[in-house]
Amino acid sequence: MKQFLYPSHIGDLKTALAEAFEIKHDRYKYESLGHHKTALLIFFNNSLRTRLSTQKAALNLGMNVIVLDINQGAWKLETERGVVMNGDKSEHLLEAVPVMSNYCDIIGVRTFARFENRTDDYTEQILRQFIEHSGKPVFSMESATVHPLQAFADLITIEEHRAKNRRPRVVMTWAPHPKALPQAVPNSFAQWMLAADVDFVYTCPEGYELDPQFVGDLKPIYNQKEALKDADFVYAKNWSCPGVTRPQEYGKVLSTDMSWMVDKAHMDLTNNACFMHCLPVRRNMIVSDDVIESPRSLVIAEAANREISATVVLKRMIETL
Ligand code: AN0
Ligand code: CP
Repeated sequence: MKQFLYPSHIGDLKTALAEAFEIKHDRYKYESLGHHKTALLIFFNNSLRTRLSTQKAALNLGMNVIVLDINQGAWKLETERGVVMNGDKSEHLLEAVPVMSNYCDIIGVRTFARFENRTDDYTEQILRQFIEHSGKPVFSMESATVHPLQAFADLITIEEHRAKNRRPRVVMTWAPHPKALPQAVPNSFAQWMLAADVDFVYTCPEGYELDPQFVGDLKPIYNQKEALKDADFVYAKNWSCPGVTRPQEYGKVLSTDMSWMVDKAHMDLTNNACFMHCLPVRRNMIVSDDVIESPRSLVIAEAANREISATVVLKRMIETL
């Protein structure tokens, strides 16, 4: 596997899930595979889970790991070609990427949407430069439009908790948040769920419709309570305006309607659903204390499965070096 952004990059999801459970059962099964191979994990943005779980995954495979926080100790990087670099940025990505690639075999990049230019974000401008100029396999650790390691971990978690005798109904709901957040998590979750063996719908206020690149022709259900009916899994997430139906408002907060927060009354509408969120989560904005603390909450299990999804992805990448 040379790049990892979309479910298509990992191929058949049943096979990927089987590999995930094999690794979960014995996470050191491939501990010699990564001997003398180095993973470089580059962070342009903050992280707790991705940082730790991806390092752990690399260690499971016997790899060496280097972690770089671009904004803490490295030179500030210019990412636009053609600019006169007379500002605060000392180095261009076009030199930095080939330099960094000398020191590693596989590169992971975290680079959030910047909300300055929708086209730049939706063409994955930064991640693409790593893919084009590093000559190494590159995986997204949440980039401008996708968070595939999270979606894969969420799929593993759903597979572990679903009733085996029927397709689960998975409902992703928008929930309020004070700041503008990326669409990467909902884009990937929707894309992976639509590729998986589940029934998937999503619900959001008007203006928050996701890009057809990720949801095809699936339209949201605007009535949240209606959407939650019979849900087996409720996946909460805030995202900012994707700019599909309202291009001028791309990356903006359109609603702070607290009636969308997932609380017990919302969960009572479901089929005794499990609650999911990728974390970090703002309590009593996105979800009430009692729901996130309930025995039906899977948030810690999802985070634990990040080690497993990252181990599968790094393994696949080592195998094609
Ligand atoms: C990020 C987001 O919503 O994309 C990371 C989630 C994994 N969340 C925040 O910035 C709070
Ligand atoms: N869920 C997730 O990716 O968390 P971090 O931002 O802490 O890595």
